[in-house]
Amino acid sequence: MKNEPKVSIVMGSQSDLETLQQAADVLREFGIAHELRIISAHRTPDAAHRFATSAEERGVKLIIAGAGKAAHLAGVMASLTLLPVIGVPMKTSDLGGLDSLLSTVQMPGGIPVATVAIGKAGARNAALLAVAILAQQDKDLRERLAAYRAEMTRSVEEADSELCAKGTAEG
Ligand code: RP5
Repeated sequence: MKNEPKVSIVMGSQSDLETLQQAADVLREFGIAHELRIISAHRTPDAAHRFATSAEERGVKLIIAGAGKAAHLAGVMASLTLLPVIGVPMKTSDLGGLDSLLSTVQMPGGIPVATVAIGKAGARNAALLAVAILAQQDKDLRERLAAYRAEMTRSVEEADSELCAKGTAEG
């Protein structure tokens, strides 16, 4: 995006990109300038430090951090900035993402990470949570979020009407 990113989406590995792309897609839908970066708490710790400590002065308002397995990225980001950090636990091949979930959500008291669901649903929700936070200072964005919710409600009601019209009564 040409604009200064308001939301940074950072991930521990290129293998996380397919999942975190969901967050980027939601932010694009809402017209929120964002950036995607691959930075690892374990493999590139110096870059992680530089990134987190400079994010606020670059105009970033919020960080979404996705990582898997012994997932420290969101916690490390949160420890190095006063910006809110939303953690997205990656689904993993060994433990299904429970490993990522517990290592992201179980922050000791003092340094919070707002942790969402495992995998792609979590990535989408991380972006929607970012939208809700930014919407507190942006009336237009709040209206777009309300319209998004209304559309979701409408599509469920439509699916329900179609199901009822088919006649689902049994026996
Ligand atoms: C974490 O290790 C990454 O966030 C990724 O989810 C996981 C596995 O990384 P790769 O071995 O696929 O690069 O740091």
